[in-house]
Amino acid sequence: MDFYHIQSYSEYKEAYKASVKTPETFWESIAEENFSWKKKWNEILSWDFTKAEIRWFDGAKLNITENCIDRHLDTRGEKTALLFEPNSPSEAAQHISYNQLYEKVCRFANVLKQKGIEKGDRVCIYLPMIPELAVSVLACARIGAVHSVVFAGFSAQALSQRILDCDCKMVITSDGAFRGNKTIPLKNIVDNALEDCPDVTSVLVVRRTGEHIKMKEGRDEWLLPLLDSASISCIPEVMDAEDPLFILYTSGSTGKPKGMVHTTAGYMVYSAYTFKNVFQYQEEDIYWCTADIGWITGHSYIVYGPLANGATTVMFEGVPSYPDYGRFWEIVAKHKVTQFYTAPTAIRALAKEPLEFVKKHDLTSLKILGTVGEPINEEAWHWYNNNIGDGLCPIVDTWWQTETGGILISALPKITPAILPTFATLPLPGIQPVLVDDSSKEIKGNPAHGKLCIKFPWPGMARTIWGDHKRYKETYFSAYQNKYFTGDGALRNDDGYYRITGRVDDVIIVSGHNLGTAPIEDVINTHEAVAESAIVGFPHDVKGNALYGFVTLKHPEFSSEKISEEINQLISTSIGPIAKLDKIQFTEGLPKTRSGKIMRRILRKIASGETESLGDISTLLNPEVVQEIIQQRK
Ligand code: 6R9
Repeated sequence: MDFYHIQSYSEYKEAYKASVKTPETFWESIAEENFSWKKKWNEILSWDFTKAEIRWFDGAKLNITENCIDRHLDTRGEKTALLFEPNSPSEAAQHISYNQLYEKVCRFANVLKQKGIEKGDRVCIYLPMIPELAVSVLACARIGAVHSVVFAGFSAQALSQRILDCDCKMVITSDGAFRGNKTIPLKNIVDNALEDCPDVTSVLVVRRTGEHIKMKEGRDEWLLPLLDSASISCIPEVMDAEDPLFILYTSGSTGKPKGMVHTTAGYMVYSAYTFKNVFQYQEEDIYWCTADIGWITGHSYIVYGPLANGATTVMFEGVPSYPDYGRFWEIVAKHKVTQFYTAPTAIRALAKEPLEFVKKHDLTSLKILGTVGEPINEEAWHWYNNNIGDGLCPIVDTWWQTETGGILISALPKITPAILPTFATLPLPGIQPVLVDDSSKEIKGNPAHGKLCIKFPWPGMARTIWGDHKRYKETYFSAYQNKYFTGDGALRNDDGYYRITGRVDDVIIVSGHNLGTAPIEDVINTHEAVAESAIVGFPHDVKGNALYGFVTLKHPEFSSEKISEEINQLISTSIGPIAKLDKIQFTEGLPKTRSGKIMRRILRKIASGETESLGDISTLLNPEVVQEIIQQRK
C-alpha cells in the first residue's frame, strides 16, 4: 500500500507519520508503484546537509518524458494533454492530445539531435507561453539535454547573463510574442543578447507573430521545416536518477542570479506527488495554472507534475487584462476549468476592477482554487473565496520555492480541516519544517514564531547551484546546522498550522519587537480603499526602526490624510500601536519582480533616502513606478 493519493484527513495523518518515521520506505513505495523505471535504485536516499549533498533513488534509470507521455498513450492517447488558449480570444484554442504531444516532442527531440545537441548539453529556451515552450522543454528531457528556460519578459542583458552562466550551445526562441495588445520582438532581444555569447552556435526560431526579423546565416533557422522533416519517433535517452534535468535561475535580492539545478528522479516523483494531492486531480478535470513556464511554478505545475499524472493542463499565452479584466474568468467558463491556480498579485489586481467582469462568466465548473508566490492577504483571500469560488471551493495557499522543486506546505482541499485565510497550513508528507530562534535553537511547542527551516531532505529539493556548489551550501545550509534554511519567517498556531510572515531579510525590528511584513500588510489591505501595500523599516533615533508604508489605493485619486489615519487605527486595533506606521505614502503602484513579487528591498532604500544605490532596477516589471515613488517620498 502506498500513499500516492491521499483522500482523507486520517490518511494524511497516517501518511505524514510514516513519512517521518521511515522516509525511505515511504518514498520508495510511492516511486515504485506510480512511475515507470528502466532500472530500480540501489539506494533510496543518501544525504549530508553539512556538505549540501543530497541524492535520491541513486542508481535508478529512467526518462521523465516516458513518465509524462509514453506511459499514458495506451489509456489516454486521445485525451487532451495541453490545452492552449491564445492571447487573443478570437484565435481558436488548441487541444493537443497525448498522442499528438508524443509526436511533437519526438520530432522536436530529433531536431535537437540533428543540430548536434547531446545528453548533458545546456539549451536555453526563451519563448512565450505557446505550445512549443512545453514541447521544447520535454524534447530536451527526451534526449537528456538540460533545459534552462528564461522568462520571455527578461531583457537582453538578463538573458545573456543566464546563457553565459551555464554555457548554453543553443537558444530556442520565436520571432515575437503577443502580450495583450502589444507584440514583443523576442528575436531582436535574442540577437542583442547573443552579441555577448559567442558559444551559441544554433538558434531555432518559432514563427508566432509573423513580423519581419533578421536571420543570421549559419546560426538561425526556422523551426517548422526542421520539424516537418524530422522522424516521429525518438527513443528516450536513459538517464540516471541524479542527472540534471534543468537549470532555473532565481534572482534573490543581491548578487548574480543563482542557477538552481534540479535532477531527474526525485524532481519527477515530488512534482507529480504534490500535484496529485494538492489539486486532488481526477481523470476528467481541466486544470489551469496561470503562471509562466519561465518560473518554477510553470515547470512543476504546468508541465511536469500534471503530465506525469496524465492530466489536462491549460497553457495561457496572454494577460489577465486583455481584452478586458474578465479574461481569466472567460477562460475558466470556456474550458470548464476545475482547478485554478494563480498568484496573490493577480488576485489583488483583479479585485480592484468592477465585479461585473467576474459576474458575467459561469464559474460553476471550479472545484479547487490555489495561490502561490507571496503571502495572500486576508482581503484578497475573501474576494477570491466569495467571488471566484462562491464560497464552495477550498483555497490551497501553497508555500514553496524554486529551490524546493514542489509545494512543501499546503492544505489538501476537502481534507485539511478548517482552512484559514493567510495560513499555508500543514506540511505535506515527507516535509519536516522547524522554526528556529535567533540563537539557532529549534522552537518546540505551539504557538511559535521563527525562521523557517526544513530538517530532512525531500526528493524535489535542488541539488546545487550550477557551477557554484559553495554558494549553494553557504546560502541554504550554513545559517543553521543540519538544516535547510528557507529565508522565510513563519508563525505556527496552536494547531500546528504555518503562516508565512515574509522574507526574513524584510523583517523589521521596532523597539526590539520582531515584526514580519505580511501580518501588517494584511491589516492595511483590509481597509476598503486599499488595493495593495508594502511596509519597510527606516532608521529611527528612538525606536531603532520605524515603519514606512507604501500604499496603493483602488482609486488613487481619493488619497487622503483620513485614510492614513484609518489605516493606523486598524493596525493599532489588530496588532497594537507598536506596529503603527510613522509614514504613509500613497503610490500608483509598487515595484515588482517579473513574477509579481513586491520588491521591498527597493522600497527600503527609498524609505531611508538611499536612492543613489538602488542597484539594477531594469529587471523589474514596472521600473517606471520607482522614479515616481522617489519623487513623492515623504
Ligand atoms: C514558488 C515560488 C519563493 C518565495 C518564498 C516565499 C514566497 C511563495 C508563498 C510565499 C507566502 C506562499 N512565497 N509562496 N510566501 N505564502 N504561499 O514562488 O518560488 O519564485 O522561488 O519564490 O516566495 O517568500 O521563499 P520562488
